[in-house]
Amino acid sequence: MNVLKSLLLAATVALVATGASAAPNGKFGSADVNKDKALTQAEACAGKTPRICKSFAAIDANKDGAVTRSELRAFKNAKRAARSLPVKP
Ligand SMILES: [Ca+2]
Ligand SMILES: [Ca+2]
Repeated sequence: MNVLKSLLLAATVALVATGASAAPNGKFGSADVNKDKALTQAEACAGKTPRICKSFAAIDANKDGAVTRSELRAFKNAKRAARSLPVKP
């Protein structure tokens, strides 16, 4: 669990560092080249969604190689939840 926690923390730090908050649907939509409502790693890393690219494996909760909007939302919510929890050593 510590690995997951530090992964989440690292992702959070990375996201905060880029200064981006919620990825607007427009970005998700324009990165979704084939319009299947999911981003493959190639789509996510094509330049429009660098945050998703960076945290792709963590966001892709069901490990099917694609990030959906709901996975992205769940990832963001998990981050928010993680931030309100006390940090354990
Ligand atoms: Ca796609
Ligand atoms: Ca997925």
